[in-house]
Amino acid sequence: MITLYNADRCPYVARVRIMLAEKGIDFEAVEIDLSDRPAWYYEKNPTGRVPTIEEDGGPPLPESAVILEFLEERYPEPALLPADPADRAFVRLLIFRDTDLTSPYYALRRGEDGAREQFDAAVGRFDALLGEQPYLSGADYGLADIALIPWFLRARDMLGVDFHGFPAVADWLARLEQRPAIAAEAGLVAAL
Ligand SMILES: N[C@@H](CCC(=O)N[C@@H](CS)C(=O)NCC(=O)O)C(=O)O
Repeated sequence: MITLYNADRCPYVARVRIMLAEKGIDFEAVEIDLSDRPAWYYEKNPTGRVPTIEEDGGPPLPESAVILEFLEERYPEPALLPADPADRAFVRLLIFRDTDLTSPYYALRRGEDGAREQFDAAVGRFDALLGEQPYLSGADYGLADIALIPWFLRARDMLGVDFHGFPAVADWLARLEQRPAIAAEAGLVAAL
């Protein structure tokens, strides 16, 4: 059994929620109040951040990108990384460089000067990529889509961003929301 230390509003935890749903993995969620974190949580994750997971009460594993890779290896079906090493490397690169999206997103959320232009430029780069391939992970849906969609959903539903000026991104979002795991996350964001 997997235990997930969770906060609904956190996009990094959203990655893990989506991954668990896609793999059909049962888990127990333990809610962490980020505005009043219990002292014991720092023993699970010294940074105090969510997500952290535990498998069968084993050692805690923090860091959403590492958790995604762990779950992919522990539960290989359905495969969510491409078969070819070069394609896998490209997926990992997109996740490694997630700040290309998240930094402009947080700047926009903080209302910084020029943030909208920076955010649009970042989304434009994803739009160009999605004009060339159907998913961020390549030919098939997978880890890069899961890792990055939480910020697209929050930008749309919490910051009021309209992606219609980015047709490939809008189409990708619509296709992803057909998936129950993503639809569930979109529902959760709508309720925040
Ligand atoms: N690099 C971490 C980032 C996780 C993160 O920043 N989580 C936020 C919530 S969305 C958090 O716990 N913030 C509390 C804090 O920074 O003290 C990951 O990918 O898991």
